Amino acid sequence: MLRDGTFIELNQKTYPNCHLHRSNSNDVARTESVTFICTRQMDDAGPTNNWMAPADAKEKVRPLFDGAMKGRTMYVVPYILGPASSPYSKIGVEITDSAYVAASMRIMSRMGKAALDRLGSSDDFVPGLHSLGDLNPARRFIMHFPEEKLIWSVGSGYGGNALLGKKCFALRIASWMAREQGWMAEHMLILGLEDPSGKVTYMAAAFPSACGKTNLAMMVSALEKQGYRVWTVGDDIAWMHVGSDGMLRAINPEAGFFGVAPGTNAKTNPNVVEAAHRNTIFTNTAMTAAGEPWWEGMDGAPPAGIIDWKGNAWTPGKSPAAHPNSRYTVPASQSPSLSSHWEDPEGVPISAFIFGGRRARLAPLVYESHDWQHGVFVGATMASETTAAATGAVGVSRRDPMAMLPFCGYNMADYFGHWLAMGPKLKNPPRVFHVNWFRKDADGKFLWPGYGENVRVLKWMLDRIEGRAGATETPIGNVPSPSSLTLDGLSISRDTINELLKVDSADWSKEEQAIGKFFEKFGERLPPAICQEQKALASRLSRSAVATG
Ligand code: SAT
Ligand code: MN
Repeated sequence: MLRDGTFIELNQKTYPNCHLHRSNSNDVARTESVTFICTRQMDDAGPTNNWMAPADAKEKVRPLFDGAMKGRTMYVVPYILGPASSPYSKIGVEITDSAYVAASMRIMSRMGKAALDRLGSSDDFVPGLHSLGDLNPARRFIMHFPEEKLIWSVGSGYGGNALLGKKCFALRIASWMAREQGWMAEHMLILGLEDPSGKVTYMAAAFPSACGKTNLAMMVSALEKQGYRVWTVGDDIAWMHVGSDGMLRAINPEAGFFGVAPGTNAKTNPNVVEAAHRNTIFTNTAMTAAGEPWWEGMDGAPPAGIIDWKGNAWTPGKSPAAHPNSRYTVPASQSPSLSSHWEDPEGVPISAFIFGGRRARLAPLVYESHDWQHGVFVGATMASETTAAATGAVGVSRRDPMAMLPFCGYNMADYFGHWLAMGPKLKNPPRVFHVNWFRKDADGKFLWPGYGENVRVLKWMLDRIEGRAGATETPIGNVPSPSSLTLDGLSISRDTINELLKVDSADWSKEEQAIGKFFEKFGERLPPAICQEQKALASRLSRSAVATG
């Protein structure tokens, strides 16, 4: 890769075994418009997925593979998703003509001999065929055949389009398998919150791509002196089964972090800054004259002589030096925050689910749902302002149920039904919360400091789980009572806290109508329990409007 320019060597003194990769400039993010779920029945893919009949999809895409690998090296990449010894792990084999993809899969999964040893003579694996093709966006297709557990991807070398173990298998194909087999494959980080007694409570959180999942999962707690620490189990995907103890048990199918570089620094994610100093692949970041990776939002002023993500000399002030969706690919084992339980074969027990997104105006800092069914409704009605992780306009609000809109491999109405059915199977279903770190004041400034201070919100959740913290009822759920958030050591005014926790019934009534519009597209297939929850919300909102006049 060094010889043919696929990799650029970074400074081997300060960044040993680190390399920079520049992808084609038309190929820098997932492409949802050319991602298809290919089921025999269109309704099984549902209204939120692009659909093609399997036979048509193969006829369309097969010619793009013809001769595509000629003159290239073909890599056969066997990999395990999940800890090598976990009963919940699964095997995939990706065939690819991209050395960069093979090298990235080596970081992101348990790849090679471990996978072949586990597979033995079994044919129980998910095959994935990948070729860069000619990198022409008009001939780019990411095809999923969930009925036969097969993936075809051509024309892209980037991230979730090309590392087929990630979104294609671990979410789209796995979500289909999970419904068939009674478990859950979710777009969630997994973290453990340690309290002063040393007890660790595990939580899983779903936010859309590039909304800070990695930073939250690897957070250095602002309450560390008081004995609260955060341990990382995973930063992007959780596979969860009903354990023999009746708890929901989560494993992280991945072995590395494919995180957004811009904005990463010693304040926002000190653990990953430390981790990504060795054995790391950087993709589409800028580079300094000293051969170190660089991106917007790094500590300190930009040094002179920066080469931008396309390989040109960079002039500050014009366009960004690093692509907004540039990434680091780092082995999980290098994070100082890694939980000692991250490879437990049975997984870690999940006590809370956290949903969230970017909402500049509407959603309070945190609220708690009433029960499992209401919690599923809260997840199903999630929305967020879009980011650079996918191609398309940035900053537009879109509905993104459970942060799975681009990743659910089947009809989302059935997916809500599957969620509803999981609760009663659990002895102790996780409590369900919703957070919004991104609320802004009238001047467009963030109200909450975020990052390490988010532990204060996690602590409130823990206190709720343990029955210690007070809450105030609102039409959408319970927000912290004024004294129940631990705010010592943080300079934030009472007014700002009130602003952060405010639930505006008029705004939420508009939201309730938008939710209704979104649900219409599922027609008859939408589970009745979801409609019930929407009606209940509407009536709580109108009662509160009457009460407040
Ligand atoms: O490009 S990926 O799909 O792997 C990353 C993301 O969108 O979260
Ligand atoms: Mn993701």
